[in-house]
Amino acid sequence: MKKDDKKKKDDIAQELKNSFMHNRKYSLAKDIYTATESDNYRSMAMVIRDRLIDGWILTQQRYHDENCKRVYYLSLEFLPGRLLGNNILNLDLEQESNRAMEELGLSLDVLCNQEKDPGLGNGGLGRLAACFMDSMATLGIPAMGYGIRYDYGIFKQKISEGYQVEVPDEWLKLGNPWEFERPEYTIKVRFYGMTVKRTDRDGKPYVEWVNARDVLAVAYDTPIPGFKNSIVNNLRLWSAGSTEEFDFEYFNDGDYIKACENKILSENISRVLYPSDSVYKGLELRLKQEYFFTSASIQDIIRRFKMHNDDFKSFPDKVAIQLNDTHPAVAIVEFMRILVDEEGLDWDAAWEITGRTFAYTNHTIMPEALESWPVSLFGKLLPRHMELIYEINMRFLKDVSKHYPHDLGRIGRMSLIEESGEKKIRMSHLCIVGSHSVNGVSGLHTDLLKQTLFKDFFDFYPEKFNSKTNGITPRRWLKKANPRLSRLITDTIGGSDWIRNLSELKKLVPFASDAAFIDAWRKVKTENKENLTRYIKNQNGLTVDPGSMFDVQVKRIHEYKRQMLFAFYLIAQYAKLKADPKAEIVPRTAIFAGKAAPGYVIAKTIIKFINNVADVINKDPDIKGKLKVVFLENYGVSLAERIFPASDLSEQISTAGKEASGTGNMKFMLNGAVTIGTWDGANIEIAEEVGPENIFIFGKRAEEASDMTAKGYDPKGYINKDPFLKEVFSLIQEEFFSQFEPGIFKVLYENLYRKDPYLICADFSEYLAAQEAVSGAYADTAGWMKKSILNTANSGKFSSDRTVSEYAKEIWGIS
Ligand code: NBG
Repeated sequence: MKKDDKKKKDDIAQELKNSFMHNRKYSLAKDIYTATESDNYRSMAMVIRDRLIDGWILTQQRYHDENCKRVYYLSLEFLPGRLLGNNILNLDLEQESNRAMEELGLSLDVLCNQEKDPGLGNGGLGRLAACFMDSMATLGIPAMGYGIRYDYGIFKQKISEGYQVEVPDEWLKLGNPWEFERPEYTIKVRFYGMTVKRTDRDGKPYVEWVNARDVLAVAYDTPIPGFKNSIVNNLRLWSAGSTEEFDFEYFNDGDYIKACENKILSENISRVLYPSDSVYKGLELRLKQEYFFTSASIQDIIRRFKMHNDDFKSFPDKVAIQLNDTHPAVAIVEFMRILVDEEGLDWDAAWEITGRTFAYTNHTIMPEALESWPVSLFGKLLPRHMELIYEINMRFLKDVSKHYPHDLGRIGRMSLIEESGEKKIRMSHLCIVGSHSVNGVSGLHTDLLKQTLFKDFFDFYPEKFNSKTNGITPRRWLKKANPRLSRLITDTIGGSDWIRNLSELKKLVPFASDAAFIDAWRKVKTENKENLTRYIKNQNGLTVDPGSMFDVQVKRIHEYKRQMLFAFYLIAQYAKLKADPKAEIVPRTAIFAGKAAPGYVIAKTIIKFINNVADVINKDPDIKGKLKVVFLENYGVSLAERIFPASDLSEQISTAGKEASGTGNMKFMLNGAVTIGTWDGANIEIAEEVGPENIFIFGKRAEEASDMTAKGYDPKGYINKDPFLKEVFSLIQEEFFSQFEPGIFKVLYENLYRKDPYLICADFSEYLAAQEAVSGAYADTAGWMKKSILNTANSGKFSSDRTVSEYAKEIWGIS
């Protein structure tokens, strides 16, 4: 290091120390004796926050002055992970912060771990939004995220006697040092009431929405810094409040409880995140949440637009709105309502502006995830919006019938309203009709959208459809989560440009055959595995061998993700060892983690099943530690950061055609884990990048899988054909894993034995063979390390910087 640089770093470390002492004393009124770890975390968070503010203000001022086109990312979920470490990283203050804390006798790591991980999302969809926020700031895209500031995020998962227990996540209890309340940007959102037709002075008819109930949306802003570029974007989350503290009429009547009711009901809107992933439930409060944050955001966006622009014609040149799934779909209607009812634009002009402004991302083709709100519920809550949807639909269907006269089947299928049974609004159709872009999140997923779910729409508007393969931010998922590997990479390829340009990792390819480098790579992996080994010991009291293969499946628990397939493989291995305790197998530690939706009985039973299987295997002396099974509780961003760097094998075994993309698969690859997976979602693109010799692909392809299901598939044929599979079913039926609670796995057994809706039995034999191939490959350490290195080296495509640049260029019109 040059002398000047060193002096600069010394000075900064000193400044951080001073600022820390100042904040601890004057913001928290604590000293060295009274400060808790959490106080120290908060003090350091304030130190770093202070360092974000200049960049934040300057960035926002510049966007304002330049009146540039902005992107608004509307998402009901954000899973940003802990911010202290990430912000230190993006400000390039890692060394100085570590130094400063050391000199105060503190550990930065310990402080960082004090932070509550904001769980404002369920899984991949929410985490994707957070990766995009990081990439947009890093690429200098004028962007803002909009969502809900839930008081309670996704529940905390405890495992008790093998069962999932849900505990409320009080993430705001000790305050949130990263957010700024902005009461000056409070916005009124209306619900209920009715519409009346009126005519204005010129005799022009218009519609008024009257007798509505008001709820307030209060803005909370969180700065989102780019990586080493002084750009700080904004994440604005809305919290619900009542327009009046108390209803004085009731208050005067002496009914105190009733008087508070309105306040309580209003505030309930942002109370809690719905803890289900890829499943739709038509609950009124959920629709309220969707409209609440959407309406507040659209009003805010229009307010900002009007500060500099007076003609709505230029709106699409200044604003791009990306809808993260259909959850914010009603934004399209809210925007039309404001343009037509409040701004007085005529319909065609308003509709043209709307179409050019909005873009929609679909994240699943699973039918149970597709939102369709009952007309009765929707019309009661949002009477004006219901009318507008009918109008949009009428005009749209007129267009369709011009192209396909007399094709009533097609018109019925494309309608925004589903007419069979209870009338419902198809939110995805609304999104497609009201947007200029519809994208899937991987190549296969987009193809399936075009060929199946949205085929009629693809025929009608082929130009709207495009694919944007998901990505992940290398800042959090390699630089921060895996500091050892990051150092090795930087030292080896001679620079850290990869952090901003992930394709640079390609420079590792020549080193994949270099014995010294392979050895260094193996050392890093081993150290990371030793870390996780300690964590497992602490959490589960279980000793695992860091020399064994860490075989990992971490993600939401869902039938289509097939945690049961992995569990079946483990049982088969166990049976093999029981039959021949001397059998030589490659020792494995199987690691599971993931939450199940509280109301999803099968998923919760799967967790119990895995835990019981783990218990039997781990305690069996015949196994002699050759196989261990671990379920780590409370999977989330922070736990994920510990797991990916320590993984050898990445389980990506969804039924082909069901996983839209997956992003965990990318995090494993980036950290040098090798994938065993189906030909599904982004696995396909991972295979293309890394080459067939560095990935283990098995199982039915999407088309075959859907054909089998369509033709009426019976798992029994497969069960009888495969002796291992047969054995697995026998063991479950004999209550081998449920001796103390007989009957508890009957739902799983029956479902898989009779229906097996996700084709576990059909794919089992091939999966077993693929696992054998994995074992063979792992036994050759140098060969495996080579695969591991080549996985990291070829993961450049999966940077969310690449994904976001594609959105910017091809959808948002921002260079
Ligand atoms: C999820 C998909 C994943 C995908 C993420 C992010 C929903 C509705 N979809 O496969 O299941 O990686 O979205 O695109 O949560």
